[in-house]
Amino acid sequence: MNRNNHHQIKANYIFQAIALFLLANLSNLHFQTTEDIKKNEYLAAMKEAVLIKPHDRQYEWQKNEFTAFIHLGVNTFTGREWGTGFEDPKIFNPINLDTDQWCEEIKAAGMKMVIITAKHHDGFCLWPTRYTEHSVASSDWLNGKGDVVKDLSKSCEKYGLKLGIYLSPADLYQIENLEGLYGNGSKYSKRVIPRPIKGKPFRDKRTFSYIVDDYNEYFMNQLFELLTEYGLIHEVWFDGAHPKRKGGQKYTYNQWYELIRELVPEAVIFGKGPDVRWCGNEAGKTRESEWSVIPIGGSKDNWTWPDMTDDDLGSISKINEVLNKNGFLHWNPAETNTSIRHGWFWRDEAQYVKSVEEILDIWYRSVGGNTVFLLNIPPNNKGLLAERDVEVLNKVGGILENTFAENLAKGASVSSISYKDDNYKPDNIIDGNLSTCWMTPDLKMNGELEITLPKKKLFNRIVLQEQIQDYSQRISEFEILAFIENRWEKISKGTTIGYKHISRTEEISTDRIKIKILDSRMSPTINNFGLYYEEVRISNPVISRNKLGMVNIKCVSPGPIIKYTTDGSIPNENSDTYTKPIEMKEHGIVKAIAVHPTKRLKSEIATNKFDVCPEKWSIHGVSSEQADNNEQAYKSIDGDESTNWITQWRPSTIKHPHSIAVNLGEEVTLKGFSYTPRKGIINGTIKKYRFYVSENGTDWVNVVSKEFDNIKNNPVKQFVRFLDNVKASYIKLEALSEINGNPWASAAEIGIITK
Ligand code: FUL
Repeated sequence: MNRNNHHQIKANYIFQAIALFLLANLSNLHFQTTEDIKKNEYLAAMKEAVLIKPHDRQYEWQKNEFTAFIHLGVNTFTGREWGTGFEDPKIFNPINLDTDQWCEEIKAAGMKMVIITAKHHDGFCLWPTRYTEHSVASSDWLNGKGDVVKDLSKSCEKYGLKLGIYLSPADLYQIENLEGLYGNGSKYSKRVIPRPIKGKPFRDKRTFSYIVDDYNEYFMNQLFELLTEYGLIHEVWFDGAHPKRKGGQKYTYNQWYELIRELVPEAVIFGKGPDVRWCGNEAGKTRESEWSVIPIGGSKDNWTWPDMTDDDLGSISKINEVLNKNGFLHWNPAETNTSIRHGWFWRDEAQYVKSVEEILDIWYRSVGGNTVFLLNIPPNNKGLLAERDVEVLNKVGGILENTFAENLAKGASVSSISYKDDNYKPDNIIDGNLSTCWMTPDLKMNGELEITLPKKKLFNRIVLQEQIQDYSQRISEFEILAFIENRWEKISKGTTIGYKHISRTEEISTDRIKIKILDSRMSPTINNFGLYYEEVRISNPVISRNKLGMVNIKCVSPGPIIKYTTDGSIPNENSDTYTKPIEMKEHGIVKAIAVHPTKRLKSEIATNKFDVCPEKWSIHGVSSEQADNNEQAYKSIDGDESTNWITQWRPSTIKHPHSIAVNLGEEVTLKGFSYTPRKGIINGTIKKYRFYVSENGTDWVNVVSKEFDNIKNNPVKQFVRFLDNVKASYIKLEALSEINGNPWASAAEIGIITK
């Protein structure tokens, strides 16, 4: 966009502001109804909201679209989700670590950046920091001479990827060790960052002075190392999660931000930071309406963060609500973060890996839903991305590349009965330039674009983008229509667009498309329009097993032939054909593939592993249940993950512990147990628990008492393995707390591990 245009834009704002002022004042001359007042309030809020635009660093970040997360650390060697801080650094030994392999695969998947857990909650550092021994320097890996962050930074340069750093504020090593700095009650005093360490000088000679305590100094010293010694860092990731706190430790966030801005002004700060917001879950869920302008409580120096899990963070009524309480508006776009595996760290090869379909679905909803997609692919204990993960990544990358290689709208002509002026012509939406856009005349909050293709095209994906860089996010409702068999048919609709919206439709063949912007906060803009075709694939079969041990395999829409195996081998055309439920009462593995009867199309391979089925089980005792809601105890041993046991929750006398005891109907040797939290509404999910076994249902032995790590953010099926095998005819799970501190508990399924 040239300078003249910038002046033009400024002039337009002034004009719009005057027009709005007149409008508001004219209506003041008349008697105002409450509705009028509300309308004026809304208008004022909308006007303010569209003045908030992304900073250049935020816009650059948004254009990455698809980025990679790497979780690696001591947990990779202990199988834990959250470490304890007591780990011996020697266990970290990824003997074949190859960051080139990571980057090659990440690049091939079309991702633009890699963020690495330089330090996770356990406090172990993946680089040889000057400020603690608890790092790779004390590990067996490369005799303590290795530096994962350095290797990765070199590979990023080689493969043209950006690098980001995750540095956990929570630090269990600094909490648990005797000389730990976290919450040690130290005084705040003036200190120099970085603190000089004898024999280990910095190349970057800048120094800063801050009033900090020991832990904040430690944290900023580490930030200095990471931000000055590993090339350009593009994102700094501050996790809000805390397995434990100590000593009332506070974080001097504003100083951290200041230091980051000084050292790398290009880097965006995620999470408890000013630039990028957590999407509110770790399961890859997305909002239908995703606004990048968010009202924030408090003042600009002292933010009160909204609850990021809220479904509505940026609507006009939300904005009004917060502004009325003296909040402010901020450009704070969302990042959708999830892991390709169940869990953030690699655990073993039995760990669930999401399918190509699942990853693609999240990609469409996140990248095509005005967020950036941050997908975690955790390296295994050899230091390599695991084969299954790579296979999924490759397929996802291939499909995206094929689909979006060519914009089928190329060469189209675009018309619109109303647009602001020649700077905002309709065909700006297909000129390949994201700065130029179509815009309706001032204060016209709706509009229509008609696109005529040179000839009929077959497509099933539609891309729309708003010109957020200069005009913020405006559109709140739209429809897309296609001219099919002599009439206009609605083929898609949506609410927000923002940076990008992608509609997934049936296969459509047409040469005329209409985009109707039905509502917008200010004159709507569109800077890009694209039509694409994604090859149709067969969706994956779903394998489930009921209480009686009968395995069912189904395709979402019937039609394909299902081939399956039960010996762990890969199913192909010659494998058994599924016709009726298969009996599998003990542990076993089922793999299935759906094959189109005529076209040469195949699904991905679906896998499900089972342990002993709950056929002989019955409820031996339960502290409470909700029979009137169909949420009885037996629902947690019915083999059906969609039904739940939920304790009573209404009476104010309800409190923990809650317990559920199961009679296994025979003596079994247990290696562990599993707990599947309820899906959808996850409240009631158990956090702290005790697990007991018994021979007779009366005398109980407590085998394990712990917490399910990170279960609040990542409520997937939990597997708890015991240190030694135990014999049991009865099991009992006792809930001691719930993820949100609620006094009740729930479970979708409780299971046992015998192998
Ligand atoms: C969470 C952490 O507790 C997880 O372990 C993981 O690092 C995820 C990205 O953030 O809050």
